[in-house]
Amino acid sequence: TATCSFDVTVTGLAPDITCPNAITVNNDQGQCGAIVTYAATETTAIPPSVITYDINPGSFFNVGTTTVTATATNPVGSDQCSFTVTVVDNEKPDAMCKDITIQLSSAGSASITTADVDNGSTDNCGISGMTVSPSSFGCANVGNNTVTLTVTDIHNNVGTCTAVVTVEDNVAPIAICQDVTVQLGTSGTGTITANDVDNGSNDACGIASMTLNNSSFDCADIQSTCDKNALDFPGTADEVRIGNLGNVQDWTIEFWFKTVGNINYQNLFHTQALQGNNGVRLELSSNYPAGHLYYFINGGGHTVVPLSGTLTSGVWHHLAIVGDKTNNSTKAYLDGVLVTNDVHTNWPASFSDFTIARGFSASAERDFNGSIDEFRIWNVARTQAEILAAMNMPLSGSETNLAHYYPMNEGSGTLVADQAGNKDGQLLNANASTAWVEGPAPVNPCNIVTLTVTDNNGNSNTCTANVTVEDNVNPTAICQNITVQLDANGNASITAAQVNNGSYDNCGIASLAVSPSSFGCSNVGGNTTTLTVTDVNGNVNTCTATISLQDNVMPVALCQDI
Ligand SMILES: [Ca+2]
Ligand SMILES: [Ca+2]
Ligand SMILES: [Ca+2]
Ligand SMILES: [Ca+2]
Repeated sequence: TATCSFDVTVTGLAPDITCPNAITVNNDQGQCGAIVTYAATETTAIPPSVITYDINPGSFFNVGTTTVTATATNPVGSDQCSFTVTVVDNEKPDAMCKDITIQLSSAGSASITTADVDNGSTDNCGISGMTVSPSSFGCANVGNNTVTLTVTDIHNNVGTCTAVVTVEDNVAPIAICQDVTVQLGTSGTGTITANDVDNGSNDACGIASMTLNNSSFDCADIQSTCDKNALDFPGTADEVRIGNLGNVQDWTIEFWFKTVGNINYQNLFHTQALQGNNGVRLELSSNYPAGHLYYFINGGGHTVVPLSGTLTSGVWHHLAIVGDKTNNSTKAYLDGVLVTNDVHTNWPASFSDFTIARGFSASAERDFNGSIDEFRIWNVARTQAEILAAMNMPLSGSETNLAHYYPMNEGSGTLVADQAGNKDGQLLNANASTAWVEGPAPVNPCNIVTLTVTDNNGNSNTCTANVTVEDNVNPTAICQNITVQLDANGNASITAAQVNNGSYDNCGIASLAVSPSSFGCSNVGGNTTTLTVTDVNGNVNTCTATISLQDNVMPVALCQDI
């Protein structure tokens, strides 16, 4: 036998891989990407190939385009192909809105930002921007407005929601008043309107109405003098500085005041400004248990005298402090009622630096917050009867023992004039444009009307004005002619009442006078006389009457025998 051998080599076939076409899918709900599966194919390799991927099928692909490479391998060789996987974000943002309420400014406008109405809008991939429309509002928008919030994602998908924007006008009008003068008519009455008192009141959203609390006046409202103003102190370092009033013996300090709110550590006056407990100072305090008003007299171990009773905030009270050095006593009267009566022996020799509405010490000022009016300093210990008799009346300034008198009616500027002495006060550290307030203490106050201004959205504000009432209507003088007889002595006289035939005046007649009123023999016949009628407000009128003078007295015939 013979044999031979030979080699047979089987080389097989290398892979020839086929990739899928480019894949495009939308994002998975709520994801900025998607899970994508795919498969490349290879069918001809010998032996069969194994396919692998650089990114396995079923992987999560971010939004965008990703290239995937597939490789088929067998012992003969390998083959690769690539394809793209594109994930598209087609999910629009989840726009979330919330309703809001906004207020118009004093200029009548308001605007909102997206943040005001956004209630946590989200997007699967991210938000690039938000807009809201409309975003600006004015008076015409008061009420509910629907706005649209537009949310755009980073792939330009757009989501929207709507919110209700409630626009409110809570800005009260600015009420501006002016003083007015009303002339009474022939019936003795006069009226004013809101427009007379208005001096340019305004509101950004418009005024709906203006009303007056009192529009009718009559003769009883005529005032020759009246109190217009008080001084208002905000509780800061402002004061009325009067200065050195010299030596004092007995004294009475009285004034009207009105507190505001809490009244701890507030000095109404100090006779030695900022010199601690030297001199006399009056302090309002809630720091002591017995009451709310204390006065301190003359340094060292100071004297604290509690005044009984609690003050009413916002209400005028009258206070008189009496220093009776002659009799070693101090008294205080609140609203005319004696509330303290103490023995006192330690007296200040002078009021060396008098100030109103400020006191205690430079390092611990205790400034008054409230209003003060009708400040009077007497150089005598006034009695209760004297205090009661004058506290509600304005003074002339020439009253006996009245040393200094500050009616506080200037109404502007920094001068606080002394109407009794020569120590004018100066308003210091104050805003003179706000310190003078209308609505004085009840000391012959002027006719005051309140104008209420209401805007179109129901907000209101008020201001006050003084009303000067005048009677410029002359009386109506009506005369009648009369006949009078000379008396036996050849004289006759008449009264105004005889000639008056019902003269009248809108506010009343003060006096009647007739001239001439006396007649003699030479006047027999017709005479003209004038009746002068003066009304209660000083207006005058006249009329004339004819006085027919008769001599009806028989001559006395005297005979004598001859
Ligand atoms: Ca999106
Ligand atoms: Ca308004
Ligand atoms: Ca006054
Ligand atoms: Ca008159």
